[in-house]
Amino acid sequence: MSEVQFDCVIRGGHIGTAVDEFDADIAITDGVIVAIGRNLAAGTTEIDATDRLVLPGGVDTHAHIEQLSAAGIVNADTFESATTSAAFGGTTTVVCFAAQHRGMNLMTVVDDYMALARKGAVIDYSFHLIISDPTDVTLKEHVPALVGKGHSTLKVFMTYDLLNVGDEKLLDILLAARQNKALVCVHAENHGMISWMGKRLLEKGLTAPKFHAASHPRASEAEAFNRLITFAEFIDQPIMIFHVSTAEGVGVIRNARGRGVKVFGETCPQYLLMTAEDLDKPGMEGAKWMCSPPQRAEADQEAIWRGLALGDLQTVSSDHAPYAFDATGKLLAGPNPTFKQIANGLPGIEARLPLLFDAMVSKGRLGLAKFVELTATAPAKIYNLHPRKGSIAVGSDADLVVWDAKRQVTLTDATLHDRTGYTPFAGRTVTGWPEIVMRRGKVIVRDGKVHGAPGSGAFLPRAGGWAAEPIGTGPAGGALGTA
Ligand code: DUC
Ligand code: ZN
Ligand code: ZN
Repeated sequence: MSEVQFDCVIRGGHIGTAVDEFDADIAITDGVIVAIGRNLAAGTTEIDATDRLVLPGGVDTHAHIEQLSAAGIVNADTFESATTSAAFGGTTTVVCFAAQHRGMNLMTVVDDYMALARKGAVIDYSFHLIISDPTDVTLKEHVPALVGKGHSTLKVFMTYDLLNVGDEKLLDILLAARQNKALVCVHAENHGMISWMGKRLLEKGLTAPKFHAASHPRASEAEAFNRLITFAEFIDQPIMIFHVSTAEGVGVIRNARGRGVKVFGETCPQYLLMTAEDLDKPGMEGAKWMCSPPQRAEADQEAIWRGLALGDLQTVSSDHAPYAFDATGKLLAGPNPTFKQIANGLPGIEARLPLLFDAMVSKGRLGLAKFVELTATAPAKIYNLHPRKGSIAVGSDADLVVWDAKRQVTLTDATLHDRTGYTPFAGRTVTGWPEIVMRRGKVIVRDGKVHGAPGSGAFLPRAGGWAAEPIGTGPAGGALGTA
């Protein structure tokens, strides 16, 4: 072997990026990729990737971690458990939430979540700021200060009793984002339709988890998307619409993008791989599948895949929102809650990549390059983490995953490492599994064991970047000047 020149060389693998695939070695020094080529000189450590794929670490830009819900419960994971679970699944970067509830000081909220992440995170992280109390102080003082510190996405809810901000405040938030060059991410469903439907279903005694699906009418998604896009266009502020679940929703986004509105779209594995029928289980069991928006129909799955293929939607995130199936989570209101009393959310931070690898690479839907694009490169670009994250390139962080493309794993509740206690993906057999996971040049998962210390994940400060840049028409059609 030649003289040692690098900290580590991953040798003999088949590299996949969002555009190319090729056979090459990867050399790493000081946590960064320093060379990609054939027959590279030796590293102090060597990883044999013969017969293996080497892909960028996953970038999951929608995960609720150690987060306080509107109902006052903290979800089942800590930063340590959620990011360990992410690492086992091949994800090396997460963008999670700092959640302001009404009456809370946004600066304090961010400090608190930063402290939790600093203590526990095993992978690198950044935050979206949930704004549910958009006071003058929040928008005029705290948002500028926090964007200046690298927190450059604001997240807004158009539904949930205690979180939704209403139309006028939504416009305020869009304008504040524009003034501070931040992107706005939105949970977009029509609140009135959901609460109206919920009341009528309960009045009829239709309380089981499966009625959660009917209580979120599909039209509530398209309506909220249309209203939100109208607002975004009016303010000239780019937006990201989270967790698109319906064919109509994809159509609304396609239409808006077609006429030049700067709107991005995200979906999640649960909308690609599940339907509302998954909620129809005996007793309370269906609660494990409850998330918002709910899973829909097979025709929606097909429309969402097409939206991903055509570029109408750009990212597939997990929306990891883990609630245990007990009195700390899904059954907080007792053993027989109505669907209205059950926390919404599923765990998915670890299963996301294996499920999508299986669907896209092993089963061939859209292929390897699109898998890397949707799960790593595009989210890194939209949230301004690229080229440090989401790529295999000289100068990028050595966040790399060695995949065994042939290994078959049947997911069970015990397979995964989060603290939910179950996975709604149990029973699915996937082909393709992340074998070795490296974050900034350090192996953090190998041989089924975690090697990353809690707190070794780094905060990733982000400016808004190109995705957050307005088109330039000016807010309110120019009527407010440059505002
Ligand atoms: N829905 C949300 O709005 N947030 C967390 C998870 C979920 O299902
Ligand atoms: Zn949401
Ligand atoms: Zn969410």
